[in-house]
Amino acid sequence: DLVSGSLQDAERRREARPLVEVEAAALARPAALDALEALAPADRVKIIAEVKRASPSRGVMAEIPDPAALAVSYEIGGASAISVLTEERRFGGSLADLEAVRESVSLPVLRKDFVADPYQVFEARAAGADIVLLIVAALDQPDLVSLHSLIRELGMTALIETHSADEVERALDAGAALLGVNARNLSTFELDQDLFGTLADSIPSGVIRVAESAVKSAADITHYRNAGADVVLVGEALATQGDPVSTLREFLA
Ligand code: IGP
Repeated sequence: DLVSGSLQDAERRREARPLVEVEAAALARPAALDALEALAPADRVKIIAEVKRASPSRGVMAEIPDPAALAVSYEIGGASAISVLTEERRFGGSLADLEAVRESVSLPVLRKDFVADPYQVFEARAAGADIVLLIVAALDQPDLVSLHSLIRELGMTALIETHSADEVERALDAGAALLGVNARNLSTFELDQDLFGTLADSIPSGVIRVAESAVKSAADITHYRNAGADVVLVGEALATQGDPVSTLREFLA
């Protein structure tokens, strides 16, 4: 499955670069950017724009020869943070993509991967990430809690992703400050754009509400906003666009 693939790849990297080295590199980085401030609820919806080359459900969807240039377009278009897929097998991403993006934008950068081991959290910080995705469905509660603590100890923010009422409760129990509802079921890949609205009321104010996936048009952004989203995370619709700056501006208009 998706998690074990990511973990095996992390094991392989660990053989080349042991934890002590990655830890030192993580601690040597300038402080992480404050994602809770960048994504704080405002009178306008905010967008996390994703660098996404491929996915298990769509296959290769976008040639992205220069992820840094794409991220710069996202910043110019008005994104509030950049998500970078670093999963290699199914999403065609890498930590090199994240580092390239980090060097070219001044927005918070999210490591989007199946993170289940502390090593991956140190790697994220070492590559310059400010935000790390934690998927509730992929973690037992003790791991969710301890990974979240580590992310905060390193000065970063966790985006805790859910797909059901039970998972929202677990995310809140784990202290989520930035809580995502993914419209896509990661086992069946089915989309439910109304799930966010169903779960939004159970997310207390003070927690930033992020609607993830299934945005094709500005109308979908409005749909999520009307359902209570502070932030919308958009991948495919931006990454496959010839003109991401204009698309983002339309989405934010
Ligand atoms: C973006 P979309 O439908 O705009 O391309 O979706 C993002 O939400 C999606 O990439 C995603 C994801 C994930 C990918 C959400 N959660 C977890 C990998 C792992």
